[in-house]
Amino acid sequence: MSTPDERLPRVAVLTGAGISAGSGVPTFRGAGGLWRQYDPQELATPQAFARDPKLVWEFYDWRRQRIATCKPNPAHQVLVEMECLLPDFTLVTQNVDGLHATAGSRRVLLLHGDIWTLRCTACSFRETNRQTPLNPLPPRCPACGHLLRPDVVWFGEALDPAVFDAARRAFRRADLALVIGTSALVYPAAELPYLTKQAGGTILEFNTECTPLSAVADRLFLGPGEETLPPWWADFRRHLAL
Ligand code: BV8
Ligand code: ZN
Repeated sequence: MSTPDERLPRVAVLTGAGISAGSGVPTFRGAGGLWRQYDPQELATPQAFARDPKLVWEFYDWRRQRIATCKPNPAHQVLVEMECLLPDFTLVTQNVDGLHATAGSRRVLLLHGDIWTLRCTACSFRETNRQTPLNPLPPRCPACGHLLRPDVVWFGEALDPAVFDAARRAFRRADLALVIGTSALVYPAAELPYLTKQAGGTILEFNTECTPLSAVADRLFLGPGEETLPPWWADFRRHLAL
């Protein structure tokens, strides 16, 4: 008689901006771009911040104000239930919107940081707040007076090695990888599901379009994640007798 843990699959999940699209959070590369005439990739860089910290902060403050009105959707809720019922479950997100935590996910690996946390560019000061709008812009450190920056990973910046190593370990040992709402273009995050495949696991992709990952995914559930994930999870739970 196997113990429950052995019977249940080890699951790793990677989410991207698409899982929050159903909540009204604009995606990074979706239609209509994200903000004014700017390509977010041009603003989410240390160079842009050095050149024009006020403009970059207007971009992040605008996103904070947008996200503040958004609620988690059924796709976020499925991942909360999976965390409760599966003993070996790891949620990894590229999103900085905080919606997984708001939905009730307790352990989330934030690969690209958190838009609600500000950190000082010169000292160890950091603060998480839901203040919108921020005033003044750009915000300055109350401890040393230097500029504060969003605690996110910009293009050209390294991910936190401890966070990324934990994510790699989870995908390497996973029997099942769910990849939800990501264009699978941004590295090193995009490499994670391939680790599951290389180790003999299964990849299920949930997206409204094909991505470079679709060629190696075992199945692509085409459609909005908030519509495709709940029925899949209902079937999977029944199959696992959970
Ligand atoms: C690094 C935080 C090295 C900020 C983000 C060439 C030139 C320069 C750099 C590179 C290069 N080639 C490779 C690189 C490296 C670069 C990279 O990968 N660039 C890509 C674009 C080519 N990566 C980096 O720079 C990383 N760092 O490599 O450092 C290093 C090492 C050591 C020491 C020093 C340096 C850092 C990457 C992190 C960048 N920061 N975000 C912020 O958010 O403001 S990444 C940004 O893109 C967002 O976080 C987002 O999460 C991420 C990925 O995008 P997605 O989440 O996939 O969102 P997207 O809009 O693209 O797609 C949405 C998807 O959802 C679509 O597929 C759509 O079809 C789908 N969808 C829509 N609606 C729904 C849906 N799906 C389901 N349901 C729906 N309803
Ligand atoms: Zn400071």
